[in-house]
Amino acid sequence: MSDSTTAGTIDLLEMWKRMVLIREFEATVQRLYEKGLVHGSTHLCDGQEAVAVGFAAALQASDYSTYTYRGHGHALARGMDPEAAFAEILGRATGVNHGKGGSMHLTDSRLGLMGSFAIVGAGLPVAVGLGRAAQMSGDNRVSVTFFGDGATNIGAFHEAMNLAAVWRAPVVFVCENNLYGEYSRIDLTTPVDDIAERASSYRMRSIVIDGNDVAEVRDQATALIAETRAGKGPILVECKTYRQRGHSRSDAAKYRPSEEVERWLARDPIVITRAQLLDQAVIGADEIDRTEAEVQAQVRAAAARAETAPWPNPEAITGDVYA
Ligand SMILES: Cc1ncc(C[n+]2csc(CCOP(=O)(O)OP(=O)(O)O)c2C)c(N)n1
Ligand SMILES: [Mg+2]
Repeated sequence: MSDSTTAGTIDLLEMWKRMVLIREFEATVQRLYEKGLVHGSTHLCDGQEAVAVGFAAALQASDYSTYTYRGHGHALARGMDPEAAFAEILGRATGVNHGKGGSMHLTDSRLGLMGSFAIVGAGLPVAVGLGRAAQMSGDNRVSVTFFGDGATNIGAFHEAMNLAAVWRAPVVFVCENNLYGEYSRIDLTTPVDDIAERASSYRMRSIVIDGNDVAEVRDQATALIAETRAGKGPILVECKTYRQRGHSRSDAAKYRPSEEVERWLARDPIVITRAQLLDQAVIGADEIDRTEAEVQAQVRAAAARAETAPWPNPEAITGDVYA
């Protein structure tokens, strides 16, 4: 674990607050889903918040990111307004994409949030295109793409890695290895111990990091993004982490051994960060509890406002369509 108070402009306390915000957001989405207010399914990121928040702390505002259906945390970590995100998930006109995208498509190009993709692997070639565009225009942006361990068995992963390597494009490939692709454990589908090994086929740099320690994620991401921005070429970063809930809302995740679940719950990124904050005397126990309750109340208030937001006008259906 790294010393959390040194690198980066976003300090440990701020990162902890963002993770608490994301966790409460997901708990609220679960409640809204149970009330029948979320159409389709939804994929929560509980347990994986440190990857989103640590990388967001290392990115510049103009950098690009693409992510997946498990992408609420990535959008919130880079500053998406929780109320507009809830409204989107509820299909309301005030949603960040006017209610047309839903849970799997939280996008805001003004924040560099270039799309969450429901097709496994689909965000990677787009991220390479964004990185290539940045490279050709010389605007110094970096493109970061987040995807799961399962996505690394998809052709688009290999095509994207190959082209990024050939072009030396400023792309950071971030695999959130949570040990499962839907209901299958990684060893049933993937013949390598570390996903990072796959970079060698493309002579690409790679690294394995602890995806549940937000300070480590931020510090490693800050250094690796700086190198990529400086022209060192793409890199594959494997973040070891764990999905605390089932794949989607219909999955009770009974296929996981209970010792495994317990081991990873003990390594909950929010719990780890809270201990670091208390250890380093950044904040006292009472204040941390008060702050947590405040952030949670703000999230719940945002959801309540979104629940009363208007539905889109039926005429709006042909708007925002590229034709
Ligand atoms: C091309 C494609 N194949 C299959 C699916 C169905 N599917 C949705 S999520 C998923 C598992 C992906 O696992 P992983 O990449 O590890 O991401 P995680 O869900 O663990 O975050 C699958 C197979 C899909 N959406 N797209
Ligand atoms: Mg996975």
